[in-house]
Amino acid sequence: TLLELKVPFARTEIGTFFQEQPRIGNQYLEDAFLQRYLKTHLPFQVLEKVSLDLERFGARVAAEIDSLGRECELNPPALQHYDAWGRRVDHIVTCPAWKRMKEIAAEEGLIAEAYERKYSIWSRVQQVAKLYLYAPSAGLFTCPLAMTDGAAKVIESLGISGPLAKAFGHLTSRDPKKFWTSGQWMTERKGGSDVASGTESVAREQPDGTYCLYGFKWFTSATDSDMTLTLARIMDAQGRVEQGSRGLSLFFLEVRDKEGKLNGIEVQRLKEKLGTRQVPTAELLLDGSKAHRISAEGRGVASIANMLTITRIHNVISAVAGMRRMINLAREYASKRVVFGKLIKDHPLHMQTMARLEVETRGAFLMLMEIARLLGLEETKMASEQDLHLLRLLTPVAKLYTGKQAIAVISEGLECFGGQGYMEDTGLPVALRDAQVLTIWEGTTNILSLDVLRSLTKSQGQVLDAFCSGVQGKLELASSISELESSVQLLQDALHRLGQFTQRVGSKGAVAMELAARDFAYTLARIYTGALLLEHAAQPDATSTDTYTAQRWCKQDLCPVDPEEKAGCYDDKAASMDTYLVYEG
Ligand code: UCC
Ligand code: FAD
Repeated sequence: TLLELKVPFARTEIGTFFQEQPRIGNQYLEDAFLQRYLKTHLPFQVLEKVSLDLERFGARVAAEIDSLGRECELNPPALQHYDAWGRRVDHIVTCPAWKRMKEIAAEEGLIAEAYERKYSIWSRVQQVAKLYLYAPSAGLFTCPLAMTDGAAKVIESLGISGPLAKAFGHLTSRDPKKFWTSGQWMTERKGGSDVASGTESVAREQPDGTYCLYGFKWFTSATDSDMTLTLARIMDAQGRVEQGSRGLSLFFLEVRDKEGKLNGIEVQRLKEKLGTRQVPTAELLLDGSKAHRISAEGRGVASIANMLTITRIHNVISAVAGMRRMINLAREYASKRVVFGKLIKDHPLHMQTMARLEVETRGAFLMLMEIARLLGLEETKMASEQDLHLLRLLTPVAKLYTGKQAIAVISEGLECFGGQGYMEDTGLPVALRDAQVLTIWEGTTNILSLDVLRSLTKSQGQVLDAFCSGVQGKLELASSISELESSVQLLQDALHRLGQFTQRVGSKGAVAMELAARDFAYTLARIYTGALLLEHAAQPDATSTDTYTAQRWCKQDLCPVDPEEKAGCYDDKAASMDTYLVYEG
């Protein structure tokens, strides 16, 4: 009878099928491309040590760090303005997992290893590879680490002496009790891109040569940090300051004194953010904060540029690592989820979708490693003039390009999980929310496109020459391999069109170049990444997937900048029509 029939869903039964969830394994062992890169580039003795460490760390990420990162997301920081007795304390309360992240970062030497230089020119490659395994599990502790690395770099470049010697020791310590993190307080209400006009903070010199800072910092991330670097204008005895970039100097300050009291700082509020919720980002009033000037007067922007370089490289690490993690999870899922009678991985259209993501990610990965390699050369004084030019140029190019790639790849990656990709309790959507910031902080896409132009103008063409010969050098090996020939040709054509563009549009002046800046930066990114993929595919250890990746990359539009200016996108008329189009009605 109907009553005796066993139905799968009833008041006490919720069905028998439960989808197995995707899990992360050892991210080093699962990343054949990373392993191949290291094998190709690192000297054997270095490779042995580095790969052992990465394998051990890869296991620690999966077993310990990943769940701490998730806890940081679930227990975001809070601001306690007053203590129980009504005293203003402005205490930023962070969860135990966030504090544990700081200890782990020290134990693992995530900053220290870049400054110990145990592996000489390869120390940065090693550090970056480790951070790449770590970033998607780190609960955004990568944010304070990026700024810590940037601050250490600034101090090293200015000279490790005076109050900075103590700070440098803390920033690069492996001892969790000694390890400090740093902030980077640049943005004020009037401007985060236009720092030169936006900075209203002032500094008053004290009789002992230190300064007191007064101002309002509109975005300060990881505000629980121990110290910060920040910009302000020195006020003379008459209360006058110099406006513009040349009025800005760089200051170092400790956030709290020995008793733990804030150094003339009021925390106005914590920001309510789309993502990066694990990190406290505060608005701060500086009301007499004691600080040391660490740049020459008026050299604030130029001096903090070293920090920008490092934090922008960390941005690239997060972008590439975020893409890799999403793909790894999606491919794991595709081998568990059955639809239309077979695993998703057996549906060719799904595999095509994922292969496209894989090509983007491999290209971005090689760009990241190239920059790490160049930085390692620079820091051990082994860099040629060409290496230095390339490092200057490729840093903004990679930051702006991989930021955009990360959003697109991670968004598509979420779709690979169907509806589950949209569910917060899977822990997946956080990746997209956190990726969205990668194109905003540390310079927006347009600001970095203009920075690319700045690097060209400042070097009077040498940076562009370095780019072209860098690309040609990478193509040498690939040109003699028949399977890669047509891809090399496509890349050569793109390089030729880029040359035509710089001659034609470059001579039209600043407005045309400004309008072309984004397309131009994308062109540099696509051509250089193509060259890296071809170089990689031409190595003796390369596999058929390396060849296929390079071929796929080179089939896209490698030169989005319009060499003939046929569409007239970059002239004055286009500029006024763009405005008309946007504001019509
Ligand atoms: O967003 C932030 C923190 C977020 C949290 C941490 C994230 C960590 C990474 C992710 C991991 C998960 S902190 C705020 C970041 N803010 C920015 O990025 C500012 C964006 N705006 C710019 O980048 C602008 O281009 C400015 C502010 C740098 C432009 O300033 P000016 O004053 O208009 O620029 P000038 O006058 O052209 O440059 C002044 C000097 C020049 O040197 P000299 O005087 O010797 O000719 C420039 O060549 O600074 C030099 N300079 C540079 N040098 C400017 N930019 C650079 C550069 N990128 N590299 C080397
Ligand atoms: P604006 O400069 O007002 O830019 C608005 C738009 O105008 C952007 O699209 C920009 O690309 C465009 N634009 C501006 N100038 C030009 C131009 N010349 N040509 C073409 N387009 C242009 N800052 C810190 O100093 N420290 C921090 O710790 C910090 N943490 C942050 C954390 C988060 C989560 C976020 C979102 C931001 C953080 N920032 C921090 C601030 C960040 O660096 C700035 O928001 C960013 O640099 C942009 O500045 P802005 O917000 O003033 O935008």
